[in-house]
Amino acid sequence: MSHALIVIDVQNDFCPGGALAVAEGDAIVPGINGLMAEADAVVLTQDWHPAGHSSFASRHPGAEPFSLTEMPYGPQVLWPDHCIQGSAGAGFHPDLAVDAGQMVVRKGFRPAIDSYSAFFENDHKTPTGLEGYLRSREITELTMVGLATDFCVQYSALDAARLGFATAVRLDLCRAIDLDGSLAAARDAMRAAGVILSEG
Ligand code: VGL
Ligand code: ZN
Repeated sequence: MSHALIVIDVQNDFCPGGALAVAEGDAIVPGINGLMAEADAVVLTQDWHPAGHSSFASRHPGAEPFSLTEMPYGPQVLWPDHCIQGSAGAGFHPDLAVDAGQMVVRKGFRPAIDSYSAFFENDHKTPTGLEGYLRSREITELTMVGLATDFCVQYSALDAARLGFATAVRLDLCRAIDLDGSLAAARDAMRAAGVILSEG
């Protein structure tokens, strides 16, 4: 039984000063680094959008950032431009121990579809390849940490549980965007899906 630490989107744009800053997003970095040595595998995910990505409000005339739109694959929050491929904002937080990462999964690179989850894009069908990587390494247990609790962490944890991985989320090593109660809803949904939530 092997265990992977999945570090979700600990990138400059999600930290204070970034384009889609999550409050205290940088505060979790030391704790995440401290967990890496305990894991059999360390996977980092990186939100990685082309300029003009369809999830950016700037691509939707008249739409405000953080408003909701309908995409062919379902409802989609429109975001400020963020994590543009190759930009400083898309880089990992400078204090994150990226050298301990064994695999980096990039997501959100298709212009017409967003990808919150580390496993599937927002159509819930298009795979990122992470499932195959974990299965071929015989990893059955996952601990998730990172940004943001109510979007990419939640979507990743729900997919992981649905795929049959024993999944835990360290809420103390995550931070949330929290749009209209989305943090409380995310906690409830993860718990209902059998994800183990802990504070340390
Ligand atoms: C995320 C919004 C847009 C996240 C990524 O990492 O939670 N949220 N892109
Ligand atoms: Zn994004």
